[in-house]
Amino acid sequence: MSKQLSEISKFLSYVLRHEPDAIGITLDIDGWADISSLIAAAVNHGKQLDRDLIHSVVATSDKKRFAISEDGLRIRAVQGHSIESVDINYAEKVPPEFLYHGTATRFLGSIRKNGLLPGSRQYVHLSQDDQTALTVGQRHGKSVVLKIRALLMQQQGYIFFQAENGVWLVDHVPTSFLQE
Ligand code: HQG
Repeated sequence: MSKQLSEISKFLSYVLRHEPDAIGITLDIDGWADISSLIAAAVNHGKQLDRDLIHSVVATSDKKRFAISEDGLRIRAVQGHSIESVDINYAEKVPPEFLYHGTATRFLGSIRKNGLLPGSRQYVHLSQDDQTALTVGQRHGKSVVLKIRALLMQQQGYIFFQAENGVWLVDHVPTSFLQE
């Protein structure tokens, strides 16, 4: 992905997950934004954006972060939201025996005490494989991967969801299900 597309991807992540208000757009309860309004608002805030750029970002996003509606009129982030007004109806799914969470070593003390918490996001994000998790952790510092007994959690009543791009979501992971 080129530098320009990567910057647009970050911009889209910001407005579609966290701060649509920053450019004066609204997201519906399913997280969708009208693409024409998004482009107009972005341009209004000095951000170069058009349909081709949006489609290029969506097509080349390594993690498939965004989806475009079937009618082609709307776009949303498929996971990672902090904004409370969005409540995506994720597919509830039985997880594999283990899922992985990449974090930074500096958070381990707190995680060992409190389990995994969603922080500012709506859910704790878990990866299907440890390599992806390692990369997620690197965003925060020296990366460490925690192995989660996901199936056991689910069998004990915890609800797991999977976003369109494969990322797993859960409200909280208590310490008893963590394995390093
Ligand atoms: C940590 C990216 C202290 C947690 C990724 C993480 C993901 C705790 C940080 C998605 C804690 C939150 C989300 C506790 C958890 N005490 N720290 N009890 N519990 N933490 O960015 O999971 O590239 O909000 O380990 O790929 O890193 O943006 O969450 O380090 O799918 O598309 O608190 O974002 O996707 O950080 O990442 P984040 P995350 P994108």
